[in-house]
Amino acid sequence: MATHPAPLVGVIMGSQSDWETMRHANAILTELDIAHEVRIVSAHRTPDRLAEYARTAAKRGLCVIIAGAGGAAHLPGMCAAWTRLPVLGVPVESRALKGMDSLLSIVQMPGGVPVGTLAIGSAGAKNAALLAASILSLQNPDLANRLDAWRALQTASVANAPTIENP
Ligand code: RP5
Repeated sequence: MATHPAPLVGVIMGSQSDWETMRHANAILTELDIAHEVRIVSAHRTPDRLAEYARTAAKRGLCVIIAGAGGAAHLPGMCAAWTRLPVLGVPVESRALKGMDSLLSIVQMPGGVPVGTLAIGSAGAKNAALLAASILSLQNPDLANRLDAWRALQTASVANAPTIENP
């Protein structure tokens, strides 16, 4: 039976509805072959699950937590309150306020409890995974090479001039 490596990155989100955004973090972590786990953990609906998850994360071998939430997005901040691991917060675009509520909830942490806040939506989720890869690369030369290759491919994929359909 194949054994899975212990996860280094935990991707958590407040609701199933956040998956549409957070799947972009999952995709990058998979592409870079970074062992990770994905869980629904809500600061409001499952507060005990959050406390348990964050308090045991470092002991379980996680190195970085990516936390996505929308609206009154307390998940990344409360997670950071329970763990010394770096927590990267992804503001999910909310229906009512387009994610400005999520962004401000996540970014405005009090001094002493940091959350690294990314952009609203899928770009933020993608960049959270790339930032997690950068952090892990400091101690992992193989991953550093994979990340360099990923970045080189991205650079090579950018055209010199735009395609113009109706010149
Ligand atoms: C937050 O409330 C979640 O992170 C989600 O973005 C938002 C809405 O959740 P649902 O009502 O769609 O479950 O806790």
